[in-house]
Amino acid sequence: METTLIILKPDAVQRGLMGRILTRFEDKGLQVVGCKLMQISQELAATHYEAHKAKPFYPGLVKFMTSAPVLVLAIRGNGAITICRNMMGATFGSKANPGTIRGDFGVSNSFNLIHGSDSPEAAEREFKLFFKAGEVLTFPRAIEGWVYDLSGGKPE
Ligand code: 3AN
Repeated sequence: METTLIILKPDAVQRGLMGRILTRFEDKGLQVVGCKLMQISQELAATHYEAHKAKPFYPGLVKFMTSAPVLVLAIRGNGAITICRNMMGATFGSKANPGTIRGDFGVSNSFNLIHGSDSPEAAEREFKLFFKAGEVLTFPRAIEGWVYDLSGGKPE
């Protein structure tokens, strides 16, 4: 099982899209194992986006991400990182395919509603930044055996 870090960005929170986006992940069969409404500090944004520090869009990105609260989620499932990235769609709404979160809910070339870890290494790093020990839970789901075929001893 893989756990990915998702951030519903300030535009998603302000536009009242949290529930509809979260529902997509739940409908897919993924498990929400962590959830936190928070305002990202300058320091946290700088650390999270340090790979983009030299990019022209970096100042605007940090300003946007710190401008209003975000909803940070931990989402678990088999292959959750790739599944969530595919559900998010291309970086900006203007380019993202219909059927994806960015494709269905956004048109902007700056505001793009959602962040998702792009690799297991990124997820591990991002969890340390956004969640404290004990804030991401492990708990059984009553429906697990209908979401996955567990007859072989592992979820398929
Ligand atoms: P993604 O979130 O699709 O993985 P990346 O990794 O290319 O996108 O970029 C990280 C973040 O930087 C994006 N989520 C987006 O918010 C921002 N970003 C990327 N390119 C631009 C751009 N040209 N203008 C404004 N923001 C950008």
